[in-house]
Amino acid sequence: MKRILTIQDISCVGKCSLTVALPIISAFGIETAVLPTAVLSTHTAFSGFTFRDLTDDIDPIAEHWKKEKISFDAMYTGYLGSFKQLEIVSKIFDDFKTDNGLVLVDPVMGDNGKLYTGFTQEFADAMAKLCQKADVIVPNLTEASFMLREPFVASGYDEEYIKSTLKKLCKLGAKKSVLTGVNFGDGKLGVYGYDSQTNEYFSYFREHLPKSFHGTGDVFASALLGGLTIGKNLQNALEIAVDFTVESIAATIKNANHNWYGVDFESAFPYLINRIK
Ligand code: PXL
Repeated sequence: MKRILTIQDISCVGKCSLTVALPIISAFGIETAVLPTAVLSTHTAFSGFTFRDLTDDIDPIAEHWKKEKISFDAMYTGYLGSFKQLEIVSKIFDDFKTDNGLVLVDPVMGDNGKLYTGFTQEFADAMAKLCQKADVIVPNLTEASFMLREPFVASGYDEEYIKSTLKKLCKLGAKKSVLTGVNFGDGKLGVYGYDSQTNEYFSYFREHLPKSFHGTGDVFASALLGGLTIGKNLQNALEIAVDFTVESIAATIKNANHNWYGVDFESAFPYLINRIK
């Protein structure tokens, strides 16, 4: 069985980061090891959340794994909370990277043109450095604009703009870049990818649903890595991940009692399992 390591926070309530990555990657039939970077009572869109930083525990955990000769077929980082964590994670990539191992960095930092609480431009610069070590990065347009130090363009852009942004993202050092939340104003929303090694572009769009929810980036990234790890090519893995995310959002909208803070990806598992079997 393939084994993935995912490094991100536990937001106890909020349907994001580890509470999303663990079930979704497991659903692909992949063993999912976790390295929690912090424990929050909720994600940061709630007010008054608690935050227990686990930075000091990360090195001893990694050292133990080294002694046990534990290895991973892929490593995946999401929300990281401090400069020190970026440094430690960068070292973990070096220490645990194998010849065929895949490193996916989701530079979780913001959305809709704004950084989440606690992040700064300097953090985005440091995250851009971590992206050098990634095989695949999956920023949204907000995260891309901060990492490239370019103005955020909310709408009205064209395909050439997206393609040149993807090339610039790969120049940060990642082999493949995928931009999420791409919208050419035609009622569709999707993702656009670029492989700098083959000079190929990839894209996949679905109908733009009327509501957006927290945590969909984590749902998408987890499903993308699941698909890549079970051997799907980038185009197929993007399609599976987008479709699963859309199914999750549609299930949430259909549930009249849905919460405001995350998507009902759990309701879309039958779809996912059927899709990948
Ligand atoms: O979904 C990304 C995410 C992960 N972890 C924490 C967050 C967020 C988004 O706000 O606050 C703690």
